[in-house]
Amino acid sequence: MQEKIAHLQEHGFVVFDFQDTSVIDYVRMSLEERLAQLIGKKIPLEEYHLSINDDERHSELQIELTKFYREQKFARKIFHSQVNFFQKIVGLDLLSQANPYLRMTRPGKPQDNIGYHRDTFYGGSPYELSVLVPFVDVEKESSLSVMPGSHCLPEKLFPTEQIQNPDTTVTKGSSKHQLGFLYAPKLMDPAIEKKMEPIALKRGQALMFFLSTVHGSVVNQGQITRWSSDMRILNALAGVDLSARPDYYELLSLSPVTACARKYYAQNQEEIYATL
Ligand SMILES: O=C(O)CCC(=O)C(=O)O
Ligand SMILES: [Fe+2]
Repeated sequence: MQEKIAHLQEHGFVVFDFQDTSVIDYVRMSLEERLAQLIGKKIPLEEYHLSINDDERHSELQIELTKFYREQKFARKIFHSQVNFFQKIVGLDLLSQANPYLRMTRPGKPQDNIGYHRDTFYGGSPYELSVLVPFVDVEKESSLSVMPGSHCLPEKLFPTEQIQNPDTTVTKGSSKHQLGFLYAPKLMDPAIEKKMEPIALKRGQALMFFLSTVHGSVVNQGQITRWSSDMRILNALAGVDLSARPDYYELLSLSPVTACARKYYAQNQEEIYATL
């Protein structure tokens, strides 16, 4: 455990194993079954791109499967299965993203990716972490990359150019925006490519990184569709201003003292501490 924490602190990311992979296996199986209902045949998630080439059909399926993933509260189940691990790193009082993303990234399709970025470009804070959980084995060619050691670097080292997404279906509040695509992406200098490190992951593992760590993918150069969820986690007492995104997080866990303090406030009909 200490090793994992030291790695995260030094490099801004860490790969870890789920002790109990049954939830991940269950989510994978459920996604495969839902996909089969939608397309009328059962296929392994890895081979999705062999059946779905058309971008419009792909977006429709991603919208439906994301809806399913969120309704079933799969991300919460995944976080709960190892909550003690996250508590050791982030703290006992935890918020988790209410509507996490489900990514389906086909080989050779740059339009399925959001490129390299720091989520601090888009209002994320360095207190927040992304936990990327794959539902397939992901080799380096198909994986997300990170820039090791970038998490504490100043923003001025990473100038960006803001553009309109060439995909005109991605507008503010559109379905694709809600899937995690950016309507006004901020492009980083392509020269950072040489500092990016692809992170291979097996199913049952996850990649955790700070929102201030440079990360992302430009194109899946492998042979399989990458299916993953990136789910954010934040210490509820970190003091991050969430007023612009009041529904972004939900409560995952409370420390014994915070739980009692909340009860006290409820008894006294006072406002519950703002961030909870
Ligand atoms: O999985 C991806 O393609 C992007 C993930 C990401 O940008 C994040 O977790 O913040
Ligand atoms: Fe991101």
